[in-house]
Amino acid sequence: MEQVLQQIDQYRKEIDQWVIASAEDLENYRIRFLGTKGVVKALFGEMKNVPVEDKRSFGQVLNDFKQLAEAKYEDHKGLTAAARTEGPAIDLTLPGDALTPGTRHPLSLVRNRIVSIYQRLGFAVAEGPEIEDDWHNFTALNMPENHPARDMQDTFYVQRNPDWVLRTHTSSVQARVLETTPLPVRIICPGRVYRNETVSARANCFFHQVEGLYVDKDVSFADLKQTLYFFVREMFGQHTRVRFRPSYFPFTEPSAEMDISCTVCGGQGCSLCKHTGWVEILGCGMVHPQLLTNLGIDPEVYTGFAFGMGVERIAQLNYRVNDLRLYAQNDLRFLQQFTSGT
Ligand code: 2NL
Repeated sequence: MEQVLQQIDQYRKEIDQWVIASAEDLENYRIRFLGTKGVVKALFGEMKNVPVEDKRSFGQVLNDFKQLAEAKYEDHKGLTAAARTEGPAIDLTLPGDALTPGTRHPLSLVRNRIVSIYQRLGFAVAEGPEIEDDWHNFTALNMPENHPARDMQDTFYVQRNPDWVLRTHTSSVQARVLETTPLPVRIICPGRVYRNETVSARANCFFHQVEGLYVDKDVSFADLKQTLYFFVREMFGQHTRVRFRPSYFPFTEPSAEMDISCTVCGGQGCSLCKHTGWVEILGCGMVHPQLLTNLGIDPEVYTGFAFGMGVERIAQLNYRVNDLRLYAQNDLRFLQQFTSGT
């Protein structure tokens, strides 16, 4: 026993002094200590000669030794692999890999332009959750259960809780702000919204909206028209004309849809405007008194206007993308075509 322990000490020194400077050195080391006829294997063979009462402590010594032998091997494996490639492993004088800056998503570009125009008019940006409760998405907005308008905005319900829906418009954010913020309120709400639609080139099950809301004393339809007129001229050019057509939304009364003179033909008639000279860009109206009442605001004291537009629709006037689904497919060949600004 004593003899074997001395022998092991010798081997430790040998390992310590063994120089590994090449793949060949490493292989010789492996054969001497770790191979099937190597030192470690042979030492384990000694176990059978050790008296029973010493087996435990001898086993410990053997394991420590085996670990030492293996550690040196592992330490040098990487080094010799690098040495085989001749010269230093990495050339520190090479220039780094170029990082190509990304491009902003086309819908972000359009949304940012819309948002910054309204910010200049004093509108603040408000955001809220995409998973909404029934109250903020429908009921508070004058669309109680069984209201026929709910049909037009069929949405996705959350199975775990039937009170939760994917929001169908960002009006739900506006409802939240009206509940919690002292008046006057002047906000725009950009964000993703969901509708239960059959997906095609012209419809997707989600899209992006910017909605606006202004509630104060003495807000009039004239204020709405001028606000939207300012927006249109900033967004599409100073010569753009607008027209309002009566419409219906459950949360506004009266309601209107706004058209602008066609940005492609200037009103002469072309394929974009289907030869009418006009293209529809948003819906708007005066906030319904029932909605104000629902949110604890006295409609005899306060009035407001609201509007909503689809970002994809506005983007379409600039980019003429022929399949809406491209916006959500993350194909770089599509995305890299939009490189401008902010
Ligand atoms: C559209 C039309 C619209 C609104 C959204 C709104 C929000 C509140 C109160 C009243 Cl909190 N109205 N939003 C009003 C009219 C139209 O959106 O076509 N959007 C894509």
